[in-house]
Amino acid sequence: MAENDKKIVFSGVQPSGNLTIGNYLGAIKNFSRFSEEYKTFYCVVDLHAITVRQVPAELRKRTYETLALYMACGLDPQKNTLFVQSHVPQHAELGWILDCYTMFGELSRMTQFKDKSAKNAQNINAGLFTYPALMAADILLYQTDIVPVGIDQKQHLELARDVASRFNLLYSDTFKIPEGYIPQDTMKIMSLQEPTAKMSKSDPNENAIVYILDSKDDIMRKFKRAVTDSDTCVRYSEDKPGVSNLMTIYRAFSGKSFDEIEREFDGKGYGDFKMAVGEACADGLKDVREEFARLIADKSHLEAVMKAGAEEAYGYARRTMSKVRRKIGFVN
Ligand code: AQP
Repeated sequence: MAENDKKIVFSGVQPSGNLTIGNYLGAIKNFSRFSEEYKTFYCVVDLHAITVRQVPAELRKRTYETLALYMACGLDPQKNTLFVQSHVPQHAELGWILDCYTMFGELSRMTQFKDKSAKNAQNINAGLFTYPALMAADILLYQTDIVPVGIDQKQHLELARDVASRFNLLYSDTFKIPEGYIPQDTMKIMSLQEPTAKMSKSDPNENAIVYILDSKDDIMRKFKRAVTDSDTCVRYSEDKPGVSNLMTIYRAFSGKSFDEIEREFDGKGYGDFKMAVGEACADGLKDVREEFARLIADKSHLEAVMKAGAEEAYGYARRTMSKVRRKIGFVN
């Protein structure tokens, strides 16, 4: 298919911490399935990351690492546009414009804002509040058809669709209305210590999170300590959130169904089950870890990838922005 006829996919990950198996299973692992048939833009969203205070040297390091992880997870820069959000200034420009088409009431209803402001009571800044308008800009700049994300981003995606429709209604068709792609089997990986809460890279409890780059020893230790319940039966059920979460992770890495998993551990204790989950997870991430180690050692290659990606993204973003500026009435 000609490059121009391809549908467009956009997604991003914040370089706000070491990436978790939630980021991997809910988002990044699915990105490469679009590489052949779609025009794909995968962004390291550093502008979003500063809505929570970051240590500058850490932010810089994690920006490189997130890009290297994209590649280690199978995203070939020849087939996917990989870039850093702040390298394409139209994200901030359209973000501001869409702020003016997004309602205070809409932003006030966003659960991520409520959660993050509860966690960062010392720094409830305006950027944290308007985060979804910037996310809408990220998506709409590329005339995106499909946005692969975990279910926690569904509310933001719906807001992006609403803002796009509002703008289109006011000024005639300007933005494509995007659809989400939410993987049904891994849409929300939960904390290993508090299995009713999402696994988040910024969780201060390290035992709650498995990082993509954790060593096998760390992975095994974390699964060994994972919270289950007072029962002994490996069964998928709403009233067994810890065990169900471990089964979801095991299914994703082993390819086994829930029925097969239940049969495999019938009559065995949670100890054996947790070890099997740890083994499957460590094995599933081994190649990613090795590839990451190779890629992160070559900073100049990563810089060349981000530069080429930004140039490509800039061309697309500029086209949308000139349309937006004209429709709003800005003088060129
Ligand atoms: N636990 C999860 N299960 C499934 N998907 C998840 N995602 C994040 N956590 C899970 C998906 O990963 C993508 C990138 O997320 P992000 O870095 O942009 O921000 P986030 O959703 O806020 O992720 P974190 O890990 O919770 O980061 P912090 O702690 O910095 O806020 C998104 O597609 C997300 O759905």
